[in-house]
Amino acid sequence: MDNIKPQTQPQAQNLTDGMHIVVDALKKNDIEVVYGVCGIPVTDLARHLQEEGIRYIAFRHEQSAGNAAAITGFLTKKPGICLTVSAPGFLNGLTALANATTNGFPMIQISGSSTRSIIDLQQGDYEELDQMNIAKPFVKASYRINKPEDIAIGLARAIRAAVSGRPGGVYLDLTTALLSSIMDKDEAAKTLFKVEDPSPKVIPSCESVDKALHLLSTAKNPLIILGKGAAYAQADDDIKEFIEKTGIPFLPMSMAKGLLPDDHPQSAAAARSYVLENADVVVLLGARLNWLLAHGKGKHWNPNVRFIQLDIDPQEIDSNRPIEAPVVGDIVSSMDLMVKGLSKYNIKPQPSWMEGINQDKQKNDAKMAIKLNNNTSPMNFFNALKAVKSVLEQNKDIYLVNGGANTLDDTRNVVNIYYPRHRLDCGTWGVMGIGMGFAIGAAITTGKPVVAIEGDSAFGFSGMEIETICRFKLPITVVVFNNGGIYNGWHTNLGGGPDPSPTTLMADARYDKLIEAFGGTPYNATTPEELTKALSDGISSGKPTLINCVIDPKDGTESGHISSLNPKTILKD
Ligand code: ADP
Ligand code: TZD
Ligand code: MG
Repeated sequence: MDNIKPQTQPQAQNLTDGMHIVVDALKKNDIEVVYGVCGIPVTDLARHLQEEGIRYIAFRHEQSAGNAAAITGFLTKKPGICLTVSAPGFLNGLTALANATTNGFPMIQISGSSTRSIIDLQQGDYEELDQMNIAKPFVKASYRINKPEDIAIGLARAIRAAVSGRPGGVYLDLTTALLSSIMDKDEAAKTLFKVEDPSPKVIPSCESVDKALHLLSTAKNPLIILGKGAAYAQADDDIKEFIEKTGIPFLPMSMAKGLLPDDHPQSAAAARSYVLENADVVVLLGARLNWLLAHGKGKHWNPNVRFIQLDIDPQEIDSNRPIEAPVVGDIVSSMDLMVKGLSKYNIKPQPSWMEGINQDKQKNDAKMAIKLNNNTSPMNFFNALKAVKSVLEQNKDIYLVNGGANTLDDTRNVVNIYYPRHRLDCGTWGVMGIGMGFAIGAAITTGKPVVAIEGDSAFGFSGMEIETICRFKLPITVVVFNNGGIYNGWHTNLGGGPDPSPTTLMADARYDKLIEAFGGTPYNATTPEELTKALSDGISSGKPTLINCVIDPKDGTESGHISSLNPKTILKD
């Protein structure tokens, strides 16, 4: 079976077909990896990708393949590619594509689709679905290619839509008829081209930069909020220079952690509430005023705060609050001008601002130290995270993937990140299921070791990809924080029946046994010492590892740090 030849091999030397042209067009645009799940009508396409030297990473579920593609996009500023089969495969990938759009990750989902004439008359084709139209609300653009001579142009449109402006998801539909269509090889070669400058600079006006710097010079308590747009832009040096030259404290949103190291003296992460309540001018640097920042209003914010916002998307400005000084441009260009303009302005936070922040940080750090040092048996989130933190301090260049509720929120607060784009998580939607896809995408893209800290529920959404991790022998260590449930494992069935409660999972489950089935390394950690050893051994082995980390089922708050978003019910404890 191994030597099976793709059936679509063109018969004559001077002919090619749709599949080969797709592969050639991807190669021409330096696409190095495609993530997907095979089946009709894209199986041979995947074989041809491998034949032509593009890595094809075969997954167990399209959503994880899509998540791998999305995170590749975030890490590289090039569209990550996910390949799916028609209808159900397409829909399985669509959640990842929508998540990419929501988070601003450039990604293209390429899907095979069945016969247009049958779909359009709803005559019941194999895997019939009007995919291109269904994708539209979830993406920046949705295209279908119908003719082989349009493949290169179709891909170019998809690439441009994915990476220009605010990046996002793009859907590209390839019909069965297109994939098997025949074309003269020389004519096909003439259609191929590499997209020129797919993500053109967006240079902000000098006036907008001056206005922003002027407003900042009037501030006593300025604050810079770093968002994942800033992390994505890769303007790392200019951002660091701006922050250090001005002495303004910064607050990183979760995927912007590491843009400057978390132990930087100007980090206000441990004084989050204090800085939001007291900042008088806030610079939003590739960050949106969405729910994660309480929409910029309410009790969390200083009512008199004034905003500067640097964003590539003009429609983002004034989305929730009036923005006094918008700087619309790409962050590389904007930060270049902001740094250059610094010499014209006297920007200096008042000394009491940083002093107040430091006092608040010390107070919160002391509270945190008590939680981290409080040993319990079984482990709780914090003493387990103390072990994780100590190991990751020895492995500062690790890529950290993180999903769950308490597992997400507590890990974000405890574990420091030291390098840009090294923390990859549930992002804007708070979506479960990114875990294994992000871990695989990060390992494939960077070639570096990855640690995934996953709640037991979060892990379950993509757990079968453990086989993919083992098959590709990836240096990924997965730690399952097993507290026996969604948020915790102590609830009972309110009806008194024998069924477990809606949030209960199996607290005595041995997730480590899963990886044994595929030849990876299992650990069961019941103490911080065992966890420390398992995690450091897993990382240094460079081999697929899964640690079942036993956490007290009584530990864990409903919805982690966002309990207040739950609708009120009289049934609550
Ligand atoms: P966070 O959740 O970290 O606050 P968001 O995803 O909410 O981040 O916001 C990121 C913002 O960054 C988006 O509004 C997006 O338009 C913007 N952005 C993304 N890439 C760039 C870029 N290269 N230059 C400028 N802004 C960008
Ligand atoms: N489905 C999807 C796709 N996304 C979601 N966010 C949810 C369901 C709801 N949900 C959360 O918001 S967190 C979570 C779910 C199911 C899992 C929390 O349990 P966990 O983490 O075991 O992963 P903790 O540490 O027990 O809190
Ligand atoms: Mg849990």
